Parts: sequence; C-alpha cells; structure tokens
Amino acid sequence: MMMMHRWRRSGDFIRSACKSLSSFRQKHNSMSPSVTGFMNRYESKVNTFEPNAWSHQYRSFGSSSSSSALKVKRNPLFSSLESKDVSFFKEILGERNVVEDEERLEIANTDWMKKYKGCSKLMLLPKNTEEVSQILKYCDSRSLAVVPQGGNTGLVGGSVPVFDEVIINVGLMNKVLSFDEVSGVLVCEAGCILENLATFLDTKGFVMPLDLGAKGSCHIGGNVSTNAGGLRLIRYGSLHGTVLGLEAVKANGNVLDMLGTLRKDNTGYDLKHLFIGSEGSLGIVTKVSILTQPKLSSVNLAFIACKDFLSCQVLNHLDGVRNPVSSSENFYILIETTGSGETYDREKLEAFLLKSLEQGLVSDGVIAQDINQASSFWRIREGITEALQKAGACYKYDLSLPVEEIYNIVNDLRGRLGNLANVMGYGHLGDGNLHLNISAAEYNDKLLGLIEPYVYEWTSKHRGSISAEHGLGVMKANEILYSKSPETVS
Ligand code: 2HG
Ligand code: ZN
Repeated sequence: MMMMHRWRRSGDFIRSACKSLSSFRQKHNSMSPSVTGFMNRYESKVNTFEPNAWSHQYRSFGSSSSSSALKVKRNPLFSSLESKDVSFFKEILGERNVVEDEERLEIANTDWMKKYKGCSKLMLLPKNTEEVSQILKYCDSRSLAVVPQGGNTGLVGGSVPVFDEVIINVGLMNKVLSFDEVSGVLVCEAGCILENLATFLDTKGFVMPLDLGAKGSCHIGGNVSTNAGGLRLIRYGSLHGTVLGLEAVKANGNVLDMLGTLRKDNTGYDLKHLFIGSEGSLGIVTKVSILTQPKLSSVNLAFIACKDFLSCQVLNHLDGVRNPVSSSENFYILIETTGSGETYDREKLEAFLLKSLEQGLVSDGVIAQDINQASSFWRIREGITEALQKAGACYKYDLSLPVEEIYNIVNDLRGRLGNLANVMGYGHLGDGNLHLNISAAEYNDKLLGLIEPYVYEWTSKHRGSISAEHGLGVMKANEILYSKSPETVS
C-alpha cells in the first residue's frame, strides 16, 4: 500500500502542490472532508424516549458502519417538522429551493461512503447569507434541528443528518466575490467548489493553498468547517494559517462578520479560528477569505518505491491505473516539488533520488516526464479511497501520529486482525497523517470489536490525534477524549 516509511528528510523534499500539474488530475466524486457538520442535533446516553417517533429515535452506527458501536438518541427537545414550517421556508426561499423530493432527499441523506444515513424530509437551498440567517432564526424559534451540508464528500458522517434534521445545503452560494491580484486574497461564498476556485485562480496565475482528491465536489465552506488538510498542507500550511477571515451564521440567526482580508490583526480574540474545524457545531460558514499563492512555473513529480512491508493492492481496483515503477514494492512515495527554476529544481530532485538509491533507501523510482504521466501518478494517490470503497467494507481511521510511529500501528493491527481483514496505511507522510484503512468483505461486530477502541487507545498512548484532517463527525464525536483532555472538552 501507499505507505511512506523512514523518510528522513520529509520536510525538505516533499512538496505537494502546483496548479499546472494538479489541474490535470482527474476529477472524481470521492473522499475527504468537505462538509460542515452538526449542530447539537443529537445527544448520547439519554434514556428518554418518544414512542410516536421511535423509528428515528435511535441510530446505531455499529455493524453497519465504520464506527464504534455508537448509539445515539435523538434529542427529545427538538421538535418535528410540520407543514407550517415548510410553508414558511417556501415563502422566504421560493418553492424551488425547498426540496421535498424523495430522490433528492435520498441522496442528501446519505454520505459518500453510504455508511451514514439520515431520514430528513427537507433540504433547503439558501442563495445568500440573509436567507441562511432567516432559516436558522426560524429553526431556532421552532427548535428544529439542522445539519449544514456542502458537497457531501466527508468521511466521518458529519455532512448528513443523523435523524430528521433539516438539511441546509449551501451549494447555491457559489460566487467568487473578489480577488486581489496583488495580495492574492480571494473572497468567496461557502458553496464554491474547490476545483472551480482552483480553475478561476489558474487564470490569474495563482493556486489554492488547499487541494484534495474530492476537489471536484467539495465546497470551500465545508473545507473550512472541517479544517480539511489535503495534499498541499506541507507546502502551504493549514487553513488556520491561510484563511484570513470568514463570515458565519450562528444557530440563532446572528451573522458574525469576521471576513477580514488582513494578514495581521491583533485586536483581541481571533474568533474565526473557532469556526475552522468546528464542523458546523458553532454555526454555518457562509463566506471565506483565503490567502492564495502565486503559481510556480516548475513542477516535478516523482513516484518512488521503497523496500519492506506488504504490497500495494490498491492498484487492482482502479481502472486504467498501472504501477509506474517496474518493480513491485511494498511502499510507495509520491513527491511533488514546486519552484521557479526548472533545470535547477529537476536536477535537485534527481540528485536526491540518486543519493537515496545509493543509500538503499529507495529501490526504484520515476520522475513524471509530462503532464499525462503526472496526472496518472496523482490518480493513483487520489484514487485510493475510491479503490478501497470498491473492494468491500472499509473501516477508516484518520490519525495524526509522530512520523516515526506511523507504520507501527499498521503492523500491530495486522498482527491483531490476522486474516480477518487487510490493514492498509497511507496518507500524508510529511504531515504525520496516517489513513489507516481496514478492508474486509463485510462489516461485522467481531472485527469492529478488535479495532475499536484499540486504535483510539493506541493513538492516545502515542499522544496522537484520532482525527488528523477528516473531523469527528458522528463517527468520532464521542471519542474526543482520546485526543483532548476533559477540561478542554467541558
Ligand atoms: C486522502 O488523503 C483522503 O486521500 C481520504 O484524506 C483518506 O480515504 C481515506 O481514508
Ligand atoms: Zn488525506
């Protein structure tokens, strides 16, 4: 599997990014965090029960999903949707943007992996902040639970209803509001698709500091709400650094204008940071101001094979994908460097690879010769999630760990699970982010019992995080204490 092992100088040489290559990467509707999350819409460990609505009172994410046997119960304080509510929404949004159609709701209720499914009867499509505010104000007054939704590409059940929450999808809020070609600051609405922003910036000679496999579907608002990491984090840093401002609407409908475009502003608390990664729990992000980077002219991409460990099975599940290196190894690394001196950059990468070969760190490797090759390399990396999805049931964990520990958990788990499942590790080596994926023919409780809480305990013991970049969602909301102290959570 794609796993990077003992990369000794990751910071120097792993540089993901650069528009001129990445824009050719193939689109697909998969993976990675995109969408916002949940607003107090469930509570756990509550014993009260409303008999007239029992069908969506309890949701179990046990054997049918990747998560622990998390049982959540609908918060009885929330009311149920009535026809008067639908009429109100039609008045403010117009008939078209109030969706009751079963087929469309089926899609909006189901997450990309088809593991999490709500039973919402209503999806609202606001066109601007004012409409979001009116919706939330009304829902607050009626105690109607809501779930914000963007591209619905999240992997932790954060973008779909758990029960019957009203879905607020920001997809119609998709305008670029301004772009400053001197500072590189882009201001846009939350529903802009990441790839569309990248395409827009390309025409201006800039790149987004964020790139994900799900770029063709995910929204910038969802990216910000989940603090999506992606493929360029080591190059440009996290959204906590690149997002300069945002606008958000709180659950009571109040609009918080934090949409600054300044690089420096020390006037008190920087509230926007609370919203970055809050997964919709504090409000709905409606606008974002983000610092973009000038496009660099020289891009080099190397696909490297390393010795040790089990072989890369993912290639078998992706159409039209072949192993770019002739030898079949167990570890593969994709390195993208960007700079402005084409010859110098290339020579530097080649020298590095040569030295690594001589030292026995690398057993084989190729440097992409053109855009098509580069695109096919990226297709392999970005297609892993999709390939695993096709391979059957997949338990997913998104861990942050000290880099030197990343592979140990893969090995430990292989020993623990034996032939019950295939344990695969891949991710973002330079970020210390492991995507631990456990693939099996089907979901079953015995397997889940062996994986959880073992994986969480292991991570906690090594002072890691149980969510590096995908968020908590409904999958891990109750596991937060493995990563945060009780004092910080309460
Ligand atoms: C990636 O890096 C995404 O490809 C998805 O974050 C990871 O599917 C996964 O586990
Ligand atoms: Zn990732």
